[in-house]
Amino acid sequence: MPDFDLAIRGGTLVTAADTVQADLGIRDGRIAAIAERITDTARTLDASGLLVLPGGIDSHVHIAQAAGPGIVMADDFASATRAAAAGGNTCVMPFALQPRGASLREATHAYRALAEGQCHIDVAIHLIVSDPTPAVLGQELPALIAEGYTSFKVFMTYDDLVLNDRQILDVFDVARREGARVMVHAEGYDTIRYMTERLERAGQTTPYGHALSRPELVEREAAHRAISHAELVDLPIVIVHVSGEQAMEQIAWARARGLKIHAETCPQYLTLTAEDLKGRGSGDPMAGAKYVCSPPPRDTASQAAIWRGLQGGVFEVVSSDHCPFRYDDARGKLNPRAKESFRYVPNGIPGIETRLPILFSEGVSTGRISLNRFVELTATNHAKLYGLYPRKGSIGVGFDADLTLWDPNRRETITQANLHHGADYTPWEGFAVTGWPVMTLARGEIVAEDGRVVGALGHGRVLDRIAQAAPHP
Ligand code: DUC
Ligand code: ZN
Ligand code: ZN
Repeated sequence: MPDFDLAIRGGTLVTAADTVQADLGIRDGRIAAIAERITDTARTLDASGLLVLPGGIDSHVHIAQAAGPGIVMADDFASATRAAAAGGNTCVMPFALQPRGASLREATHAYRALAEGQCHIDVAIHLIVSDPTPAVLGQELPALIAEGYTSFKVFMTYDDLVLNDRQILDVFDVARREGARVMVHAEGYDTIRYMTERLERAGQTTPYGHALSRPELVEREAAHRAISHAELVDLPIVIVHVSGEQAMEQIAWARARGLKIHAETCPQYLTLTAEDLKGRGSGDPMAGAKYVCSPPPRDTASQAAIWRGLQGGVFEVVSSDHCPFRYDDARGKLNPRAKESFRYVPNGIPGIETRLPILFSEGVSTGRISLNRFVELTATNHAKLYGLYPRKGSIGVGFDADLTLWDPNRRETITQANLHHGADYTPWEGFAVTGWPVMTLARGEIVAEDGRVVGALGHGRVLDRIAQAAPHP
């Protein structure tokens, strides 16, 4: 009997630390050997000329999440994980959302049931806490963290999700005690409401108004408030989907004070601007709805600032914040009320399949970031932040054989016709990239090959994680 089920031979292995020429031996879905040459194997994949990367981990995606009356998210677990696999990912992390007035535990278990058996790649589930009642804080949340749901998101905006400052402090307190990781959506509820009402009164109701209603200071103020709460409770937090320099300055300021503030950004803040919300030369202002996400994309100066943050270390992770709605659909972006005001356009854009090619092309192919930094930003740090390391996130003996074979020279043009998500558009239609995932292996099985998803539905598992004790003050 051969030593290995599969050998990947002749490729260039890349981790966050090293780039080496070596063969990989895979046994029982895990990496069992790294050597100059591996021969005693049942099957061989020739990776000459290709990079062998840890499979992408996208730690911030929304799948089959409730999105308000009459609105439906465009992806279920099957379509989202299919698209993720085609885009070079081997693990994604969606959110189980607690509806106000409902049990967090019931919502989480119902959400997990949607995922079981319906995934092409592994998923690990975060929670969204929208109603921190005494029962949630005292029993449900600690029990769920102990069960393996060790991270959750809180929102500082949205009518149905916003927590006030006291609630945020109480939730942070539970996270600190139970060893959970908290992600913060940092945009201020009242400032957005104030701006939205003024814009509507002035007749600025098209999707572009969304960008005007959330200027950068909205994000900066909330980031500062979240950081202050985190300092008081002595809790490391992750500020997610950072869009511009003002929030970055808050994060840098906090770190200079010795606080553990982590930061995430997304491809939309590197490649889109608020101008896109005007409809991109289509002549139809409603076409701007395709780019409505929160925080909104800013301007080219902000894009440059985000690149500096990726080069200099402000950001530890790049996620997609995949939050897909169909555009031409009464239950999506163009729902009946969307014309009334931008406030009724669902917030979010699809990006689960395009995150890696866009960051590789704009980052690595242009020389802005190194290959190793790319791996760190797209896989390793996600695993470390959210308790999946050292099971996932790197290439080493004992890690899951979650791998992406990457052609660094392949040129492609992103187009909806070739994508696998449930949305009917991509914000990056016509975007040219250099560098492309040509094969994705999840726990040693080929799940996607050259744009085709070949893995079985149900190969992906729902992963549990172990809480990480917070350091003492
Ligand atoms: N926040 C997200 O993280 N995703 C989509 C919408 C939002 O506001
Ligand atoms: Zn958010
Ligand atoms: Zn999100």
